[in-house]
Amino acid sequence: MERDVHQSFAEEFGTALAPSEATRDEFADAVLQGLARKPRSLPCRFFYDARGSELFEAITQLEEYYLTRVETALLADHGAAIAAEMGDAKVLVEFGSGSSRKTSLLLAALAAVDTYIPIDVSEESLAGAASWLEERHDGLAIRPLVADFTSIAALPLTARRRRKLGFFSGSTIGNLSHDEARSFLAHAARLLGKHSAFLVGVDLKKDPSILIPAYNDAQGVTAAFNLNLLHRIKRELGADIDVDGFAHDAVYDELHGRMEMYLVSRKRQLVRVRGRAFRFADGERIHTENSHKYSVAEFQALAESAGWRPARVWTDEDQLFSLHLLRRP
Ligand code: SAH
Ligand code: AVI
Repeated sequence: MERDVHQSFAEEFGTALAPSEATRDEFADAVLQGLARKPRSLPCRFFYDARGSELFEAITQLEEYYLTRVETALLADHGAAIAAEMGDAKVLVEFGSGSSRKTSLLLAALAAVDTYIPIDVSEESLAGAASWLEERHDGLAIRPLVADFTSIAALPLTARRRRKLGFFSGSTIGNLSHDEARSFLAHAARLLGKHSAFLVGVDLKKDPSILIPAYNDAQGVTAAFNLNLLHRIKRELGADIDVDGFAHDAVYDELHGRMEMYLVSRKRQLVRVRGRAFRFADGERIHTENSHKYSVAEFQALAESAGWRPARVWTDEDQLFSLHLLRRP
């Protein structure tokens, strides 16, 4: 399956690009820059190596992590209404597709879709998702792309001149800053083309007493997900890090309307990566993720500013999560 993913790249773009090697250098540069910065920070897209993707899937099963459960229920309950809006889309393009489990619900509702293009930085997730979907959606052409969804230049030829529906689930848009989210939405509008639509799952603003346990669960799965970034730096870059010398923390920042995750040094220590040494004070933090939360009106305004017209929105009765259907005029 891994070869198929690479082949898909090579066939479409005429290059034998090896994403793993390119990613390794990009990862090293980002880590060295991020640890040198004050305050220190690391980009959250690097959470998703094979182990990180597994841990994210475990998070989606947690009682505290309502996001996946509620979005799945919205897709199951409103599949027919979504299909009625988008009945004749032929190509489904998913950004940050992960395991594609929720996508299966959408595909079941969208009878006209014959091609699925999942885009993700995690090769392992793409390979697993493709074989899982193949068994369930007979005749569906699956064209996985290992790529950064914020910078992918073009879709495969098979998507050209065919009506497309974009899907961005899980509130992954919340992991971008507002400016990055606006740029991404405008970029997606260009990729998806005229007369396309975009279904975006967005976590809603709510009381921090619900948000904080969702990002700091009792079993410590989110802590393991966050700390895996340090394990990845050790594994892939041969770094010298005492991972047990760091702890997970998650806080709600009211001003920015976002959950923030940190790795906190539990002592004074040195971290060594590729010949560089980084001195940590006791309690010093590395900022590893933001998860922005939006009201329905805030997200609609953001989408409009990026050239999309908000067409429909579905929310659960507890107002935990929203599913937005945007149209490209
Ligand atoms: N949409 C799925 C997965 C969400 S986890 C769900 O709702 O369950 C976020 C996914 O986005 C991961 O699979 C991760 O590998 C991917 N991802 C994160 N940043 C990315 C980027 N910049 N480009 C491509 N994929 C990215
Ligand atoms: C993928 N993303 C939307 C998740 C989130 O909720 O920000 C990642 C995650 N971080 C901690 N738990 C889950």
